[in-house]
Amino acid sequence: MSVYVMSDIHGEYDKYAAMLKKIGFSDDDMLYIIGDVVDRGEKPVEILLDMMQRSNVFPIMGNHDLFAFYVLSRLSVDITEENAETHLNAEAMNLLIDWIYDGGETTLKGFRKLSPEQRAAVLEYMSGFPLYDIAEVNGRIFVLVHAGLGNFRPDRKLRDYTAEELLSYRPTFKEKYYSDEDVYVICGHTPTLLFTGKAEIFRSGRVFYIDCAACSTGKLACLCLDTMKEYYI
Ligand SMILES: [Mn+2]
Repeated sequence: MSVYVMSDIHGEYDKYAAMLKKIGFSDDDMLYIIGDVVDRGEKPVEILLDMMQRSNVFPIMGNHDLFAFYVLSRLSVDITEENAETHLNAEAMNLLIDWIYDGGETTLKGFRKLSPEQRAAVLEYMSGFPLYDIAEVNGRIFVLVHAGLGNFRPDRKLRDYTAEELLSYRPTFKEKYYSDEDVYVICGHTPTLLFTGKAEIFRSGRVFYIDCAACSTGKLACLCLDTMKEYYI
């Protein structure tokens, strides 16, 4: 039994499927996906549908997932005379345009192909994505969060961070976070390529940055928390 982490799959279903094969992912293993499953790549909804079938895959919210969930929920309401003004107004249209410019088109396309029951199931699934999670492996504590810990203070409780601080924070890659030697932080969101020039997991002390730009010029990375071994597709 092993525990794995991936992030920022961004619609790259084929890379996701190839990675599950590469690590020999089985029903005894666990996989945390720390955000940004959707948008940009061609098959984001296929990834969500696959994740939903697996009770040993644990999603964590990314900024793209949250935005997609928000816009899709709003679009999925049946428009009636009573709610037309609140649901089909300029604000809703601007949100939709912002999302499309940010890569939402592939998610919208996949979502439209679903039956009404599947759409409801996908939205229900996404509504349950937590803003962070914690995994304990071999006596080590791993804080799993999409972007990092914005406005970090050692005494601040995880539940007191805002979605913005956890999902959209831009790290300097010099963050140290917790001084406890058993506490590690794993995050995605900011491609390591921007900092190191390489599509590889970047480690600074006990902080790991695992977004290796799967949907552009980089690779999909996967980190095994038991062995700290890195896998790439
Ligand atoms: Mn992100």
